[in-house]
Amino acid sequence: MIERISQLRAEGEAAVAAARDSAALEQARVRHLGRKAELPNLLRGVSELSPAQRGAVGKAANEARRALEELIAARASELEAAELERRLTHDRVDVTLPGDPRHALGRLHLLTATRREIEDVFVGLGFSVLEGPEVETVYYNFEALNHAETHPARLWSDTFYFSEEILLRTHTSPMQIRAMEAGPPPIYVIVPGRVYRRDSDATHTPQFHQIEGLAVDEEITLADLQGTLLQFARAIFGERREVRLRPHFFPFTEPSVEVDVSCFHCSDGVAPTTGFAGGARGRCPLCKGTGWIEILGAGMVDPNVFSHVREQGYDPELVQGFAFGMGVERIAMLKHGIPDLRHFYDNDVRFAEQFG
Ligand code: 2NL
Repeated sequence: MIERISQLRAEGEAAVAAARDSAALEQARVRHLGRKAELPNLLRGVSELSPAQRGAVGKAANEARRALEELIAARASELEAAELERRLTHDRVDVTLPGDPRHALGRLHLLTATRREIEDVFVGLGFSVLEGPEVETVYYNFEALNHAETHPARLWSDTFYFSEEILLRTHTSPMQIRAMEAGPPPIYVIVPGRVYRRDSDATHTPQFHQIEGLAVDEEITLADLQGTLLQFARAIFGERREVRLRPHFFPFTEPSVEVDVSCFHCSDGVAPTTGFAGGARGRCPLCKGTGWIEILGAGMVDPNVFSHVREQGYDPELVQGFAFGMGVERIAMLKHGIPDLRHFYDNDVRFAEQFG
């Protein structure tokens, strides 16, 4: 019996050594240690042996089983490690491959893309980007910006009021007052964001986007404004552009100007045969034959505006500033030849996917 046990153990050891993979090893385990295998059966029959045989046979059979179990466990971890290693080297996954099926990538909305493009130009010129609250006070939205009590924009019919004192900002200028309150000159900031006016027709939406700029320092002149806006116009509309300033009026600047960029569709107001309107050579539809396109409003900060932040270091006798404001929708429409403001807000993917 002891001899048979040695034989079974030797057979088991040989089978384990011969197993080339986990599946073969499992087969060997079932054959040599499974429920129907001879060695475990022999162990189960030990109690029926004579007391004289029982001790020696039981001991030998137990040792044989334990030895085989340990051998199998050791071999199993060897084989599993080797198999894992093989999978890792052979089943390499390229995580940079596109998904399958490919997912359509999202895009930036044209207004977001345009806003960022404009921001990049001014950041390149040394301006910081600031955002501010859309719910504002009459003080920041009108009073500190030198809007007379009688200014039409202050009417209930033109502006969204929550109360006598609280409103939806009608421009991003209030944040520029807040920026001056927050720290002394020099200051070079642009403020992008949503603004609100009670206006809704083919060319006006009650909510739209502005970017305003403010530069306050010693010895700032209108020439600095013109140079800054020339760089802006060339970055957005092309290197060959020029700008022109025309006198205008804004409550918070003196003098105030409207700024035109030279037409980027025609030369001297004469339209080429293809492009925006197509057809025959004639009056340019973009600049209406004038050679110039209005892009924004600007001016030198009115001393009355500085008087509200004089205590923060903005003495109108010592500092000057220029400011400008533009509509993001208008810039995007001009640059991309978009015929209708409402395309921005219809969210038709056939429009949206052409940009961004
Ligand atoms: C336009 C014109 C403009 C300003 C905005 C401004 C701000 C401060 C002081 C003085 Cl804090 N001015 N902003 C100045 C001139 C024009 O916007 O047509 N915007 C769409």
